[in-house]
Amino acid sequence: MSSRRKFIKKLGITLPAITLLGVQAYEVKGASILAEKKKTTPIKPVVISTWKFGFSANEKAWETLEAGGKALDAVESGVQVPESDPNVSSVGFGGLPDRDGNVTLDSCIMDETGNAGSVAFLQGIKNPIRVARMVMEKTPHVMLVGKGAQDYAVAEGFEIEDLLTDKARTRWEEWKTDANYKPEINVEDHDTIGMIALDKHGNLSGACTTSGLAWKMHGRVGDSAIIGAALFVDNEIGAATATGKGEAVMKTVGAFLIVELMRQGKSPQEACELAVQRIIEKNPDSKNFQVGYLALNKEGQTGAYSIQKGFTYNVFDPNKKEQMQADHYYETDVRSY
Ligand code: SD4
Repeated sequence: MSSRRKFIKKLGITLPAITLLGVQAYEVKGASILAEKKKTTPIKPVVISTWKFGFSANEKAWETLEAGGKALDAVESGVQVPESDPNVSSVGFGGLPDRDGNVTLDSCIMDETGNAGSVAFLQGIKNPIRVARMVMEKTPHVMLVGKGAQDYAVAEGFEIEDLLTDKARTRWEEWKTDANYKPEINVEDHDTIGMIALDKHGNLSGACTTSGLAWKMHGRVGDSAIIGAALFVDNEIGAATATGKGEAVMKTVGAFLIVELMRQGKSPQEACELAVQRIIEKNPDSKNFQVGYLALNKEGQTGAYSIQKGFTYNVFDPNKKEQMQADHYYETDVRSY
């Protein structure tokens, strides 16, 4: 059976329904777009994050959650672990640069009240998620970019640092020798941290932060700075985050789509699968890149799904602290995007 047929069978939906591709086509029951409130006891606290390095980020976030702290504080402190780690080559300090050798960072954060903040194309600041939170809490805006974001960070007391480590510089120099200065989509080891948490008070928040695609064009901004694309939180419903080829996530407004599907009654798992399906339907070249989604609903249920094999994620709740492999659409072993 083809992957597509298997996928459709798994979701229990009909081919005409999938072809319509409208949200309403997925067995939305009755006229109401609001999901029936489930009467289960919520699992909480819960924190989930992307990729292997997310495990230590979860450990950090868990300290806050277990102590009864806020989901917002948990995700902000959690994602700073890979941001500050020079050995993580895809987030913050130590991130691989653009094709001109500049490390440029994208981050966003969203809280339980629907407030959001983000920075994009930010250079020289090791923990961009902290700046994103300040944009959210201290300015009347949602997003600051480039020099303006850097000036704002400096005014708030951040130091400008050189984020290009010797290791990242060496890899860039190696890349330059035969890359013909072409931005590359098929690049390995370039993973964003997306994290979402539900705290003991039943509130949801999320954060997402990255140095973006390696060898990208100077000035390129990915999904990780875009509220609705790589991150969306609706405290009534749930939250979602994304990793992978940001262009594909932005063009389908992935995280927002997942939250809206959950609003219509889909489980986090079903919602992630439908959002991946949307990308596959819209991108004839979807075999050549990776996107992975994570979702968490108000009940503490989680979901994860990716286009390709190899999307690792982490789930911490009162019963487990686990690193897991997401189900995926294609059986091919292409860990690239
Ligand atoms: C981007 N979404 O800049 C990021 C890269 C990423 O896993 O998530 N990689 O497009």
